[in-house]
Formats: sequence, C-alpha cells, structure tokens
Amino acid sequence: MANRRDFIKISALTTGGLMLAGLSSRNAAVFGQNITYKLPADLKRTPTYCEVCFWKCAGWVYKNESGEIQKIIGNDDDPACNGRLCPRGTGGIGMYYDEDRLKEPLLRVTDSAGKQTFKPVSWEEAFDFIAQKMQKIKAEHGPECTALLTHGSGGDYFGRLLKAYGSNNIAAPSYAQCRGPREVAFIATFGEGLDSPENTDIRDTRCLVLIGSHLGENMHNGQVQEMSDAIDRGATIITVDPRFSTVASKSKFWLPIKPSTDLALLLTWINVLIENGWYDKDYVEKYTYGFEQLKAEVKKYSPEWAFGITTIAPEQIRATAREMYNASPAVIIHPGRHVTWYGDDTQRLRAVAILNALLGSWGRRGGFYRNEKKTVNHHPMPPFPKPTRTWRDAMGDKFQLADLALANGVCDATIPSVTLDCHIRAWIVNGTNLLNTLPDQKKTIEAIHNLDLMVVVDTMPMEITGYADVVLPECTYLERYDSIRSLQGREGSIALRMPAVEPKYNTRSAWWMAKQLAQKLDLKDYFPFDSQEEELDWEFKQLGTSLEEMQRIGLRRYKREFDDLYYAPGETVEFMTNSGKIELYSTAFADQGFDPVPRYTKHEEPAPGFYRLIYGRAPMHTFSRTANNPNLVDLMDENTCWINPKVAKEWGIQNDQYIWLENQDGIVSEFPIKARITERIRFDSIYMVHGFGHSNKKLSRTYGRGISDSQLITRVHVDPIMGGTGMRGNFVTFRFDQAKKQEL
Ligand code: MGD
Ligand code: SF4
Repeated sequence: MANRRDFIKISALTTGGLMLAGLSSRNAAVFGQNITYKLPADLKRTPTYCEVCFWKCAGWVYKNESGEIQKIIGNDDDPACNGRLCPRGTGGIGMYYDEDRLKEPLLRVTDSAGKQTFKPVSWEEAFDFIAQKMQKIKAEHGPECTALLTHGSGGDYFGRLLKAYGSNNIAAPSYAQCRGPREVAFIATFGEGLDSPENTDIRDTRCLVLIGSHLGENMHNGQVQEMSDAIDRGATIITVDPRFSTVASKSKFWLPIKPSTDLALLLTWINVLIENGWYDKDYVEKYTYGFEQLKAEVKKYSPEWAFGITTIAPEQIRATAREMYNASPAVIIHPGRHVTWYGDDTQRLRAVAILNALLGSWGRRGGFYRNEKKTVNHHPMPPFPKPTRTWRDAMGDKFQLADLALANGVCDATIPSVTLDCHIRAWIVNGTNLLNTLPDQKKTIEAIHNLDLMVVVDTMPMEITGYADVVLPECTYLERYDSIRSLQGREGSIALRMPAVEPKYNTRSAWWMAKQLAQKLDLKDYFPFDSQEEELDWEFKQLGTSLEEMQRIGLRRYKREFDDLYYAPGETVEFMTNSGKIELYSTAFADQGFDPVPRYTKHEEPAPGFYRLIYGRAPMHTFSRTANNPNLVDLMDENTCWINPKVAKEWGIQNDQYIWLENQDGIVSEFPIKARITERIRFDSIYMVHGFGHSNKKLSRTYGRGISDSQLITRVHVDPIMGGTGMRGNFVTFRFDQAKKQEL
C-alpha cells in the first residue's frame, strides 16, 4: 500500500544531461600530488572555496576560452590548505559535470491512478506552493512548527529566512551526529568549544595522540598537512584504534583497543599521570579547579584493571602515558570530530579534555593555540521575531547542556506525542541526506510521514529528495556566490566563493531561493539587497575590502588582533566556566546531576557470531555526497567490509566475495558488500567506509554499490548529557543471500 509520502525516484522527467566530453579521465590525471603540470596561459581563473567537505579550503577555478571548467587548485595563501587541495577538492569539478544532477524544480503530485510522481514546475509555482503551505502552518500552528535541517553554505540564507518567519528550529547533523559531545565536554572543561577548524597546534607538537581519529583517511586538509610535517620532524604519534589505520602505520605506538572501552584507557592514563606526578603541577595549580576530586575518583583505574577491559597491556599504558608527559606541554590528545559512538561520548571527551589540562597543553605551543576569527557584519535588518517554542519543548528538561539544536531532536519533535501539543509539521532540508545521516532510518521516515510539507534543496537526486513534496535544485558551488568564508585559526582569514560558470540546467543559488521565498512570505526586509553581489560588497567593505578586490585576490588574511597565540608564562587567564578555572571537576555537570568527573561505563558486547559495526572515512569521499561524483568514483567506487582472517576462516568467506550483513535487529543490508580480509581489523569488529549503498536508482554510478552503514544502525545510544546519537553499539553477522528483506 502506498504511504502518505512514497519515495519517488526522480526519473526520466529530467532529461538533457550534457556530455562529459571525457572530463573524468582528463581530471583524473591531475589528482596525484606528485604529478607536475603547467597550466596553459590562456586559462582564466576565479576564486572559490571548496564545498566538498567542511574544511572550506580556498582555491582557484580555471576554465578555458570556451568557458569549460578545467581544474581547481588550492590558494597558496590559504591557511586551511596552503595551496594544496585534497583528492576530493580537486575532484569537486565532478559535481558540476555530473549528468545525474537535479535539473529543475519538482512538485509531488498524485496521478489519477493514485500513483505519486514528481512533476517539473516553474520556480514561481514551487515557491507559491511552499509559501502557501508555510503561511497556513504559521496561521494554524505557529511558525515554530517549521524546522530547517541543514548542512552546507545555503544554510546561512535559509536560516535567515526561517528566523525571520519566526522559528529557531535550525539543526545540522554536524552537531548531534558528529562533534556535539566534544563541544559540550570542552565547554564544560575550558569554557569554550573547538568548532572548526580545531585549534590543535599540530605543526609544533611533539606528541599527537589519536583516539578513534583516523587523520589522513579523514582528510581534514591543513590538519593532515601539519601532521605529516610533525611526523617528518620526529613527533611521536600514538594511535588508539581497533583498526590498523593508515596513521597507525606511521605511529610509534598502535594500541588496538577493544572497541567501546576507550573511556577506561583515558581514565587510566589520567590516574597514571597523577600517581607518577607526570603532570604540569604549576599549570594545574594556577589554572584548574577540582584536582583533588579528580585524583580521588580515578584512583581505582589501574593499568592492570584497564588491561582486562581494553586488552591493552599495562606496560603499554604506562609507556604511552610517560611519552605524553615527556612531550608536554607540546602534546595533543586529539579531540576527534565524529565522536558520537556509545552514548557516553560527552564523558569520554571530558576525559580527553582533562588529560590535555593535566599535561598543560591548552593554550601552549604544540598543544592548543588561541583562535582568532574575523566577524562578518550583516546589513541592518528588522529584529527577528522571538519564537515561543523550540524543539527543546519536546524534550522536557533533557539535554540542557546542548549548545546547538539536535537534528534528531527535530526528528523526535516531528512525531506527534501525547506530551506535546505542537509538533513540527514542516521541514526545509538543505544539503543533508538525512536518510543516510541520521541513525534509525525507520524513525526518520516516520517523522517524514507526519509532515505537512517537506522541501528539499539539493544538487543531486539523493535518498532524501525522494521523500520531498518540493525539490529545489541548487546549482553547485562552482556556479554560485555564497556567504563570506570567515575561518578561525592562528589568524583570521576571509575568502570569496563566486561563480566560475553560469548555472547549468534550471538550477539556482540558495541566496536567490531564500530571497524569492522571503518575498512570497512578506519578509523581504530581511533580504534588503537586489543582488547577492551587492550584499557581499557591503559586507566586504565592513572588513576593509570590496567584492571587486576579493574577486581578484580570493582570500585575505588579517594580523592577530587580540591575545598572543599562546599563554605567556604566569599569565592570568579567565576561563568561561562557573569557577573561572579549567574544570577538572565540572560544576556545570554536577548542577545537572551528571558525573562531575567521568566514570567508566560498560557497554554491551556482541552476541556469539556477531561483530561490532564500525565505520569511517576514505580520503576520496565525503559522507554520502560524493559517491556518484564521476571523478571520485574513478578513485573508489564502492566500500568494502574489513574482516579479520580468523573470522573469515570460521565463516568460509573469501577475499572479494560479496556478502550481505544482518544486524542485531534482523535488518539485512539492501545490497551486498565485498569482503576485504585483513589482519588490520580486530576479530570482534568489522569496518566499512560510510556513505555508500545508495538506493536511489538515479545515482547511476553508485546505485547499489556497497552497503549503507546507516541502514544497519537501528540501535541508537543517546547521550544523556547533550542528546548526541551514539551509533557504534550495533552488531552484524554475515549472510550469503538476502532472503530476509528489510521493511521500512
Ligand atoms: P551527506 O550524506 O554527504 O552528509 O551528513 P550530511 O551532510 O547529510 O549529504 C549531503 C547532501 O548534501 C547530499 O544530499 C548532497 O547531494 C547535498 N549537497 C552537496 N552539495 C550541495 C550544495 O552545494 N547544495 C545543496 N543544497 N546540497 C548539496 C553528514 C553527517 O553525517 C556528519 S557531519 C557526520 S560526522 C556523521 N557521519 C556519519 C557516519 O560516519 N556514519 C553514519 N552512519 N552516519 C553519519 N552521520 C553523520
Ligand atoms: Fe575540499 Fe578537501 Fe579542503 Fe575538504 S579538505 S574543503 S574536500 S579540498
């Protein structure tokens, strides 16, 4: 039976894809960093910053006389990339040339036989439909019943629109599905979060500890470059990972920890540092609060105790603790980025923050520097109306310490409940493929079925677009202006993205869409400029430059304005915590009834015949957004399932054999995955790269290639402190056919 909102495959409606004219192979030739090339003199260049991931490297787009984009290279002045883009950034060109792109606005209609399809419509029709629905929802239920789920540049403009309309329900998956626990933990400890890019002083570090953080495969450009330089200079790398990651192979110590037990190791390291006096006593004395409580609380975590839990030998634990102390304060226990694993993630990241504090690395060379960032001022506009409700009202008094909205919270607040008189009824989804991004797909789909309106703004026909009422095709980042990139770092910098070419097909920028919608919703005062160029020019002028100048230079750096990069010896520092100190004992957590000092919690283990599902990144792909990119498919066209040889032997699995996976709740993967039998993964886990297993047939290169880890993540361990969705508590077994199909 048809659901209220059937998944529609955007299909033959969108015709007329341009020929790629051999571009894929032409660009593949310049991916390798070691290939030297000379740009022909007749190429014209325009500035941009990359949108393939959120590192936002600044670069130049080169095109030939016929106006065809030939190449993207990094901007030498950019501190985020130092002139070198990663493979994905170079391959960003494939987003523009991908003939599977969305090509025109689409509206969900039901035909006379009751079948739901997408009908191509004009922009005017699409906006009229959306505005009418939004006005109705506002009048009948209040503007707060509309939410924006967003990841990417257009969020700035749709966010402005939503706030002007009267709702503050704006959430990005980069918080509660990614770095949220780490932000909350660092705010509780140091009074400030890390944000992006992190203020890790890897360039000057003497010891870098990576816990479940696979830098290098996880391609955060500038950070990877700094790590590579640090390794060349002889810095010690300590990698804690159940998998022998690429960086593990560059490490002095690889600790193949039993997954889910990292907190035990961290607490034991804290204890070993304190017991042996291997910590910065002056720093702890001057800057921290709660040392004695910490010391008493961690006393029970001996290396011998930790061995039984983590499988890491006591002498390895002591040796690595000593190594960190020897390097201190030029040591970084890296906070990681995607840290929503087991539900006790905020406490695990608190332990990371505490370790850094004991070693005196916060505010010190080779540890964490003090960030600076230029503020971009916007043209004055009327104040936003004050919303009377938010997604938080659906949560009771839970997650008070979350400093940003939760995408999963918005999802929960969309499902009507007896405790909530107003649930969310409309979503604008911009640049996030929620079906592959939020865990528990069944719940996401249930929320979608409860919506009166779902608008999806995307460049590609992804899984989420199939559930939309209206699809708005955005042009790619190579065809549009976007908001000013103001990056934090050792110094502030700003960068311009401008169109290198006209938008292909009938696609438009987010700025244009938000402005048109604002007009239809009687909110035009919030978009006071006639063109995006005028708006940007006004903003650049507040920063001492102009659009015209930025079109020539692309990027501008500013000298540090405020504090020094590092704390001066004996400097008095006021931390933005309740005590004004670095809190080893968190008063904010105590106030909310959470452990003020982290405590080890045990997690469920796989049943016999099951293996923990762990996942990560590949340097040539970003989440699910690049899986169909023609250039990047050339580099990696499917994910594989890493299996320990001992396990493969038990099951009779051969290398390269295709198998299906079934999780603890009986969900079987939609597609098979190729087995990769390797000693590089522990026997109790399997590993895959996130972002594959696409089920939308219109993604012609990637449909059915590999497995979607998200599909198998049905058990979610919600962090009680900030509401993040722990996703690594799922277990899978092997199937050799797909007899049992998943039902959603
Ligand atoms: P993607 O799956 O890449 O990641 O979550 P998402 O940002 O949702 O989806 C991006 C969407 O943006 C795609 O539909 C793409 O076509 C679209 N898009 C690309 N460029 C543009 C553009 O210029 N304009 C518009 N409008 N759309 C564009 C990422 C999130 O996922 C994060 S940050 C993390 S760390 C988590 N990682 C993760 C994981 O590793 N495993 C699992 N299972 N889930 C995860 N969820 C989280
Ligand atoms: Fe683009 Fe790579 Fe930089 Fe990310 S790290 S912004 S994908 S070049």
